[in-house]
Amino acid sequence: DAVRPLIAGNWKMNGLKASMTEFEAMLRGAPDVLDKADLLVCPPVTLLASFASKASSFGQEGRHVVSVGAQDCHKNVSGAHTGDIAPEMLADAGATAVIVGHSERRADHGETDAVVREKALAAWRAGLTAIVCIGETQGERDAGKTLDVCGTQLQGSLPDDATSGNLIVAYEPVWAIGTGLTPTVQDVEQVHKFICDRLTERFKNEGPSIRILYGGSVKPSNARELMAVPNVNGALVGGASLKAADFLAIAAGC
Ligand code: G2H
Repeated sequence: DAVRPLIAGNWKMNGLKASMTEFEAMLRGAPDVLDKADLLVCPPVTLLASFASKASSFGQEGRHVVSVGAQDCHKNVSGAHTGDIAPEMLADAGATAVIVGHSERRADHGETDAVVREKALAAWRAGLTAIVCIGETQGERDAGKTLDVCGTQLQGSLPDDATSGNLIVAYEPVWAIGTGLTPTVQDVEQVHKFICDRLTERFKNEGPSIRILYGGSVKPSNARELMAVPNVNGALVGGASLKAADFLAIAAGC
């Protein structure tokens, strides 16, 4: 694979000021794994600015060793949207990327493909890379609908004019999230090949260079096997991204 892998940590609703210690450990360890993969950490928005400014102070030749991202954004620039955060605000706080359409957002906040698409467009407007998540539920998988569901989500959630710079796709089977269960490598290979083909059909030359991350119970013990699957260009890691040692070990497995 010519595409450089990315290991992205999704901290979800975890992390307090004291978590800076763990993030600093990631920054210190990052140079040892940067030959394998790029690193991104998406902390809760309360920690975004402090993490981004800490990451700047560890930068090498003006480049962060660990980039910082957010977990969601609103589609508007500003306005009467209590509790929401505009992508421009995330960029202002130091984010370079934002996750949109995570299955927990889709389930907890009723986010549809159309909403996810608008958020991805809003992320681009602010200069952020959109990490768009898709994936089937257990029921959909049991019914043999995995590729149908992923195809529909891709079609509806991705804006036109995606490039390898502004879009990352994360395939996260919903039943594998936080459960310790992972699909077989054959299953992962089949879905990632399907996604890569769809991206190439739609975005032509850009398609093959758009990163496709696998997410769902990635940990140091299964990372090497999963990252070796064709068309897997890194991982979106939840639970195992909270500890520097685990996060860096996953990157080392690329
Ligand atoms: C999937 C993943 C991170 P975990 O949601 O996005 O979480 O690695 O805890 O399964």
